[in-house]
Amino acid sequence: MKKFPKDFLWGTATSSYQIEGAAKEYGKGPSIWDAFCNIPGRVHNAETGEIACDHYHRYKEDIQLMKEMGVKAYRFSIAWARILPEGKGKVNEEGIQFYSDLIDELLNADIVPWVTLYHWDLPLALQLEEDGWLGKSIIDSFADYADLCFSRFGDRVKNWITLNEPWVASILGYGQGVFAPGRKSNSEPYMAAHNLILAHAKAVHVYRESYSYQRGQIGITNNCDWREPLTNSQEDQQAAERALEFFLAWFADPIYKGDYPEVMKERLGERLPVFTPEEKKIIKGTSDFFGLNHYTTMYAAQASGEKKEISVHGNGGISEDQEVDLSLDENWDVTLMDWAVVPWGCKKLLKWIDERYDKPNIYITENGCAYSDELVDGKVEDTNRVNFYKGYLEACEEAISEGVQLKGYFAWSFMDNFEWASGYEKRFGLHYVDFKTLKRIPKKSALWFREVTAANSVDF
Ligand code: PNW
Repeated sequence: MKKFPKDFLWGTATSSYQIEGAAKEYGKGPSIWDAFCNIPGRVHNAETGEIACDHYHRYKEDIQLMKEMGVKAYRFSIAWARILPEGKGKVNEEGIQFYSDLIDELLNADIVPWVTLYHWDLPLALQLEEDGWLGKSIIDSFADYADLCFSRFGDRVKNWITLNEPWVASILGYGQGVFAPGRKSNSEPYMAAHNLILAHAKAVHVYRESYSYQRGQIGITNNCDWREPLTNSQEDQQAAERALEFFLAWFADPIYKGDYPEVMKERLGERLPVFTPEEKKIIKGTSDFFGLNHYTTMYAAQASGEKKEISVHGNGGISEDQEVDLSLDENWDVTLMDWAVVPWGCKKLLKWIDERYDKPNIYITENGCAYSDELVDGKVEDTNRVNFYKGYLEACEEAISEGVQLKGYFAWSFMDNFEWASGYEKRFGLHYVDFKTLKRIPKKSALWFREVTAANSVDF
């Protein structure tokens, strides 16, 4: 039985497009995900987020379920196009009211809101008219949107996350083209990432300069898998380190150290945009905490040179930039996403972050697993998910006891939802959603999570 620190923050997470529905209602403008879902072949079974979990109409019931789970915090995202239908300019007050009511309902339930400003649902107008994250004007548009959120919600919201997983937005959205806006390129990911970082930094400056009286904290959430050297050869060890630098340090180094990792500059040459000395200063120090989404682990080896198939969890179609071959151990269990369950990888990653970024306060803002859960006699016996959480929480506890400043953990996800290009088949939720009736049913894992939050400990 392992106790967690007394103020450890237990939470659960979702994102707007994956759960809200009401995609064309109440004044919301279209986002790049509304558009992407309508292109044939892009999303499993041609599914969309048009209705999703209908959270827009059922948020009160959802908050009640969260309360029953005993979570102290709830991480959700704001749909930019719901409050600014064209991405900028005219404000949709109905959208503001929705989030305002949601926040009030959470506070009434004693649940602390953690709000993500951007979880990939860019207003379509900004994509079509300003080239999305490839255009420079997005930096000011994002800062203005953030300003609007701080001014309307900041009296009650004290925990802000600017961007969710800029790596995914860049690599899957602009490299592999499997996520909106569906572009395939080996240079655009680096340009998009550059503007994402600058937009993040600008929003943080707006918050610190105009809203410090609100006394909140603001940061960014990056995602990273662990990369374990395939062998203990020096080459493979370097390959694993390089893979982590291309994955996480790409975003975290500018924010914690002021610039991209050397290895990326060396290997990418002109494809990697350059920060001016002024920009470096503006970016450095713009995260009050280290937000981390972590799902899996792969082996990394020096590339053999043979052309390999690119997996979604691979290098993102730009593997030649890294010269790393990724693989799985045949003994590892995998989830429905084909992501391997390797708790010790989580611990190693936490320690890597702790060392490289000088002991930041870390919040795991997502961790979880997809399985093909089935409802049998009104119950979902997702023992595999309980075991997943046990394993990863044990790894977290070990990291904490070895000095890592891990302050909180948000389970992904509160309920089954629209899993992007994979549609509704991949169920990540602690609550089962029957997508025909939209009824929510706590899975065994939700009941288990309740015991964990109540005891502040896990029985490993
Ligand atoms: C994250 N990858 O997405 C997102 O933040 C969530 O919205 C999503 O539902 C969850 O993880 C599960 O997928 C990711 O390919 C998507 O490495 C893809 C990757 C990583 C994270």
